Amino acid sequence: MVSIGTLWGIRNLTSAAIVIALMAAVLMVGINPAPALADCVDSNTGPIGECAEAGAVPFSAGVVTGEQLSTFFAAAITPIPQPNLAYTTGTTLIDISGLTNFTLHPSITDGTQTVTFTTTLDKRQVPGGGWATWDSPPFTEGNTPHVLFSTAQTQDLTLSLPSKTVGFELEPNVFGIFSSTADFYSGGCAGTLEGSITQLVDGNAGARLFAAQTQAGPINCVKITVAPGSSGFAIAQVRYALDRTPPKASCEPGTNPAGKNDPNAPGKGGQGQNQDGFYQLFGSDDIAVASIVIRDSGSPFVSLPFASGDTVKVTQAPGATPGEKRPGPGVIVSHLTLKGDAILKVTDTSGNVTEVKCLVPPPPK
Ligand SMILES: [Ca+2]
Repeated sequence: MVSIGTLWGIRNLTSAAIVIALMAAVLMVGINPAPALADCVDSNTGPIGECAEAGAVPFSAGVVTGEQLSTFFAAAITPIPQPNLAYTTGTTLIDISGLTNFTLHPSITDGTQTVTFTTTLDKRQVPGGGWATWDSPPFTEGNTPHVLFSTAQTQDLTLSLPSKTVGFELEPNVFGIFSSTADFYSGGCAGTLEGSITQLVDGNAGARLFAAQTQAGPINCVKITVAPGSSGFAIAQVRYALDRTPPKASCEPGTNPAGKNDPNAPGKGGQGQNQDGFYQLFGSDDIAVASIVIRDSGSPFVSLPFASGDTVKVTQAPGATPGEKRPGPGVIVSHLTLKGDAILKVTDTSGNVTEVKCLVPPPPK
């Protein structure tokens, strides 16, 4: 995590330098000294170019070895650099080992989550099932994975269930170094870009993990882009984790309209938590809160949304028409009139709901 923080810092301070470094590295691939057979490259799916027909020995386009350059644009995601135990035990693998090699698939599923691709992907396996190389732990989960081969340079992965963590391993087809990017979106592929991971990945046994946990909206689209010249790429070990942790919700005795603390009604006690009806509303979540509202246990009324920390006044009046008046007096955001009890309802970005009562007694007769 320290290294990620450092990388973020570097990005913030010298993002232009990193972009230039990336472009230079990509350019190096492009200006690789001409091989003996200029129209031929080696790849995970076999020689590509004229040498394939001639039966000549292909060359490797790789020019960079060793340390891979990674950049993270990550205001709202936490990148996961390697498939460690916390990652593999905290996520669910979509197992593709049952798919026949050299068959095309528009999507994969584990019966819960379905991941749909822009175009059909070709099932292969390392090393003898139509894909030659991968990498080994700690960079990847294993070195003989079942993979899905995309001949396109870009591919959208659309998830049927928005998730807090999404990840996969990726390797370019041609034996060379290619800038590869995964953009993580919430709200669909035309929704909000929550963050990106870019790595220089070697097609010759240099597969890398592209995985992230969101700190904002749940991820339901990942756009993959691999630099031109890679003749496609393969992905493996597609994993996800749903947000199943409900949000926290609480009603605390709030301030009166003048902003003073916790007024007490005459003859307080007994019937409600807070006789005066002044409440401060709190909602939080491990990922993100989608909405905070008050609903009426005695009618269908639901308030407009609140922010965590807002102060409200609740009046319970069984004969009244439920509603709210905004703003309320002083610091009060809303004065709510309800037939029944006030129910604080907090919903997270994955749809998990927590409700708590903010009890007040009916006014004295
Ligand atoms: Ca949650």
